[in-house]
Amino acid sequence: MATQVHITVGSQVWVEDPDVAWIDGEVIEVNGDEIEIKCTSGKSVVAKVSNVYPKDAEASPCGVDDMTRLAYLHEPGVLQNLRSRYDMNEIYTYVGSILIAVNPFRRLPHLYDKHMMEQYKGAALGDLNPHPFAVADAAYRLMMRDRVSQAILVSGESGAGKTESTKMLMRYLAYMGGRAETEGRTVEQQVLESNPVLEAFGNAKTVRNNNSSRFGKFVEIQFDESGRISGAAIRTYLLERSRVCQISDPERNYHCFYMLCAAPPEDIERFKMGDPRMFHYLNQSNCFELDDVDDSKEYLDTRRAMDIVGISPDEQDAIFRVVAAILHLGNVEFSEGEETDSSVLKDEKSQFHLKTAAELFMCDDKALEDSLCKRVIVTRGESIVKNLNPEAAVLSRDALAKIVYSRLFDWLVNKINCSIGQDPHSKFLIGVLDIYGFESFKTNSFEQFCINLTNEKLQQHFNQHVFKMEQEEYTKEEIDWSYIEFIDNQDILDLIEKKPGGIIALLDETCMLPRSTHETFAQKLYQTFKDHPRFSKPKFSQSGFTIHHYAGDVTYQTELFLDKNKDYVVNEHQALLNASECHFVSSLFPLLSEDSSKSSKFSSIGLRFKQQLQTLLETLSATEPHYVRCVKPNNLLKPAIFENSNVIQQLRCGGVLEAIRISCAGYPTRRTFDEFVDRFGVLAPEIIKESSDEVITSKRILEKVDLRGYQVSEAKEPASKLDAALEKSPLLIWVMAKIVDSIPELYVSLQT
Ligand code: AOV
Ligand code: MG
Repeated sequence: MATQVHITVGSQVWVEDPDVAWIDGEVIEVNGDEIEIKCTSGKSVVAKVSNVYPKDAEASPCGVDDMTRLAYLHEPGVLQNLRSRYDMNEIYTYVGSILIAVNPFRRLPHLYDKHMMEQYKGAALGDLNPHPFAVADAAYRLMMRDRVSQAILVSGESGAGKTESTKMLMRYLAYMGGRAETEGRTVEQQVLESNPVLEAFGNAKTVRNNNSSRFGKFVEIQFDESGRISGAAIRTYLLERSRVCQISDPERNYHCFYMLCAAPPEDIERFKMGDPRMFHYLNQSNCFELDDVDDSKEYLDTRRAMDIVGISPDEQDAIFRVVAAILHLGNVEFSEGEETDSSVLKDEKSQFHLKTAAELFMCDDKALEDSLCKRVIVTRGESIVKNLNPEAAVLSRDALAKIVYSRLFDWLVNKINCSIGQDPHSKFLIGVLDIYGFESFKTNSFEQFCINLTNEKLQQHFNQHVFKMEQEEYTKEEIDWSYIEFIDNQDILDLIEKKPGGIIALLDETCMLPRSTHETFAQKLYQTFKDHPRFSKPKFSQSGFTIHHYAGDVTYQTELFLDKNKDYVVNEHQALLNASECHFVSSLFPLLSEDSSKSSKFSSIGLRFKQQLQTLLETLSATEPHYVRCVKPNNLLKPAIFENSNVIQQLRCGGVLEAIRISCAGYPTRRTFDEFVDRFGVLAPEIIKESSDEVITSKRILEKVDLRGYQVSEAKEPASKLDAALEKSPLLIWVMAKIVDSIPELYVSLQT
């Protein structure tokens, strides 16, 4: 993004700094393309001209609420602006129509109350402070005006505030599309109450977020002709299953487990619960309680929310019985049996937990034990019973726990969708997407791979959209503009999902071959992609691979890729739970047709995920998108701490800097005529005196200072469709190419 700047001694500039990303200072010497800067921190540094950005000395200490209005649209300017706003609790800022939300890590209730919603209703985007309500309002009004579906895409890294922002957007849409004063369970109420239900079963404390969503979510709110909510559909993506059986300190398992442990005494007794510390699936970590969260209250709240979304008390009991059964199942341990490579229940305690689990599942305890310790293998029409050794029995136990939990979660989503109801006559909808952001950890497995694929897809969608909008705007303003270079990540998408030959296809092939291992998978990748510019083999690894994602390099460990990609239910587990006397449990495991029950049949999670994403993107491409980019200002999850480098990295990953880059490649600075005259009139006071017409005055100032590379908009219409919809006054935007950099007088006037 480096631009040629006009730097003289005395100029205020930004220069890169290893600690705080960017630091400001004053130029004290210019020596060819090297300059010396005295930084405000006191130290002096020497830097290349191309690494230095001009600082807008006139910038308001409060910042601007739309960053496209910054005199200089560059990284340090953007950062400084967000930071000074954050310091004043102004957590929302626009970049054009993109809303940036910096997590305050403190409750700001006044920002979201009913009164606030009333204010935003019908206000033009930009008239009030930036806010998710304003984005939702714009989406709603565009939908009503153009009769076109809308989508609001919320993204950001874990803990950045996506789920909170999504809830705000949904609340506003429910407010706009709701039926005031209606009694009982309204559609909009059900839509809102689906959040606590899904959070209870799909969220958990992680190191990054005490309430981390472990699934992706797309909520489609349907509207009728008159703009009232008439139905809704919730789609979820890839719940993290491994968490059910495996957690590491100081994380927690899914919230519902702890809630149940804190249920009222009669429920504790009914569900045979106890202290969370006694359950293996929970006590692998030392964290049982959360600050500011009362699990017993959460239990009651969840039950109440379940009432509202239409889950009957009987169904609720069955659900919690299954949750309890999973915990007891986790406490079943095995030891070597008499025959070699066989296993038996380890001790009385294990027998007790097995019996309890069977009671709760309402299935036969002997059958449960067999399904954990034995496998039936069918060869040439003959079936042989094979014993499992204790390690294999533990894996079998965990597989059962995971499949039950994931079926339970899917059941919840489906139930909520049925009970809210879909409106078959709905003409248009507003979709809200709350999905995991880009992830790069020390060890990255199949989940990160899928998550990052999602982000590549959304990034492509975002780039195309920003690019298109930019171009539309130029066309509207009758500005000549040809944009040639445009970074596209199609090559990464091909690498991952091309059929045949992409990584997912190779993974599926490997999964279907007998005797293949993660090593053979890795070798296949190395061979196939050795010359792919987006792929590399890490130096010291025999089974890892690195993808050069748009947001940075991520190295994936293939160890569990094969396992995690295979979606199958062990036949014994299927048969066991299908035979449960509890209708709810058996309905989670419906009988399979002869064909699909063959154990060799493999279904690929990767492939299904890819198809789900495809469908999502097709839905999105039929909508007018709006973007909310959430930013996490620090990793301590504490208020009032703003870490520059951290934030820059997120703006990069979220494509915010890319969007800025795209707009910088054209005419980055836009001024209305009166703004221009206000600011640059000093360059030609005599012209101001002569004419009161701002258009004429602006043009004459430009002629006088002999500026090049600018264009004056001749359009008489509002700049964009959005502005028009929001009844903004005609903007008569003034478009200039890097204006302040190209004329010394202007530059100097900005510095003084
Ligand atoms: P996420 O959805 O982006 O993470 P959340 O929306 O759960 O993140 O936000 C994390 C936490 O930050 C919340 O639990 C709140 O404590 C706080 N927070 C976020 N936004 C606000 C706000 N506007 N006002 C007050 N507090 C806020 V993840 O689901 O982990 O990717 O997977
Ligand atoms: Mg979330």
